[in-house]
Amino acid sequence: MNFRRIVSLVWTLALALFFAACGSEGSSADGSEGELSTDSYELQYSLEPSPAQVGENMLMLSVKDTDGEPVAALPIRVEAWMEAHGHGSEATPEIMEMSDGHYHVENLVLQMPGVWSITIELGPEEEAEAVSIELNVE
Ligand SMILES: [Cu+2]
Repeated sequence: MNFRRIVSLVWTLALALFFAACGSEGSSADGSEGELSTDSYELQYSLEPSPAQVGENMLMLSVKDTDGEPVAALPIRVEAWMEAHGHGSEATPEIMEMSDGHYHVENLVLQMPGVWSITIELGPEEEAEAVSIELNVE
């Protein structure tokens, strides 16, 4: 096997791994809106703009309990992570409650194109329930 052939094989493998890792958990094709649930919460989310862009984005969250009642005053933490490069966002997201159970995550900065994973932790830290959203930012 010559060197060129090995290089070509490595590329084929790398591409196969890349596509295998690219799943979307959102209900829309680009992952920019959807519904997720944990043991205690039902979460609806959408992004603005949609699909997400390089730079600043806003994530809107609507949180209900398993009885369908809005969950007010819930501690929420959001972290953006780019697994392919091993780095996070260059900014810190700010979470604001706009009305009972309706939260805006502002200053969600995705500073480069690629696949980002947005982890949302719901509830006090010691009993947090986490979900994550995969976004392919172009
Ligand atoms: Cu990166």
